[in-house]
Amino acid sequence: MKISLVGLSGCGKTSIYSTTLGGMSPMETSMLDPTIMYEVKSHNYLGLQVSLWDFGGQEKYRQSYLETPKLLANTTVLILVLDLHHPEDFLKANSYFSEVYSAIKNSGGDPRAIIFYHKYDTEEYPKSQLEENLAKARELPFIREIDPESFITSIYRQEELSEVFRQILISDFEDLKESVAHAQKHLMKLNSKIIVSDVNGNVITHSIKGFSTGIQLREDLRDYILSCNVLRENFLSDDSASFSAVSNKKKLQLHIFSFVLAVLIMVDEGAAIDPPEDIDTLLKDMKVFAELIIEASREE
Ligand SMILES: Nc1nc2c(ncn2[C@@H]2O[C@H](COP(=O)(O)OP(=O)(O)O)[C@@H](O)[C@H]2O)c(=O)[nH]1
Ligand SMILES: [Mg+2]
Repeated sequence: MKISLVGLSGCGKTSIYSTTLGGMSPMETSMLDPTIMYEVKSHNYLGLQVSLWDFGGQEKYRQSYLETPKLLANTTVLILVLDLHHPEDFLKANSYFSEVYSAIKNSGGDPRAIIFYHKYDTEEYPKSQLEENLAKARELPFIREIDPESFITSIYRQEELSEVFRQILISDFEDLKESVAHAQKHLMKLNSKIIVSDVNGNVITHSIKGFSTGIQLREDLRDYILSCNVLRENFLSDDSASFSAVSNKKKLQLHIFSFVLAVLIMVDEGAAIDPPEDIDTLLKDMKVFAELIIEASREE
């Protein structure tokens, strides 16, 4: 899967990548340098190889990659990023989106186009103006013409932004999408705090309010999963294994399924315990989910 991020200089492309998949905090993005030409980041999500192409938006680079069709070709998902804080640049962005889209089409590609109405936040920006800009953006000629899927995004609304990314990442896999939706519904009914991620610590779904700051799991839990996964392979010698960490205050259980999926179950002291059969059902579902992931990645 190749995701191309496209938009004018400063619209937030690198920040979007860095906060969702790169583990950076929104504040840290103010230090980002302008991207030179383009940058490719590879990411393993659910065993699927995802390459994310961040195309530098400065005028001087744009012409060169528009003239090198192979750089943009094979884009599966084209994310067009529009900066809602700069309405004076809307028309310029509109032409640029149109140029990139045509370049891909002309080289035989047929990407799924998605627009991010980005910086939808009031960090140093008035709310009233923001709504006005959003309405104006929706009327841009190129957007009217191709009518792409759209999301309203902000790096300061991480949970939503990560959710948008998760949806995009699994969108090619119908079966997986259903399983995730099913798991999500199930999780919400349980009292335990549950996180489902891949073995690299990319969160797929969870039941903890306000927990995730991105797609990447917090570092200590990620390290724990990675270490347990090594033990599973080298010491326990099986595709699936369970681990538990217990103190007087908390209980943490980790289940790894089919060397790809990790399910973390956390119970705090004094919290209501879920009926074991409900946890069993969840784990059975997750086992099937892991098998689906393996199948999907074979088809890739
Ligand atoms: N208010 C706000 N600022 C953002 C957002 N995303 C990025 N920025 C800021 O916009 C500036 C340019 O971001 P950058 O990712 O380098 O843009 P790029 O040139 O498209 O890669 C940085 O100062 C970011 O902190 C957002 O959602 N809201
Ligand atoms: Mg950049």
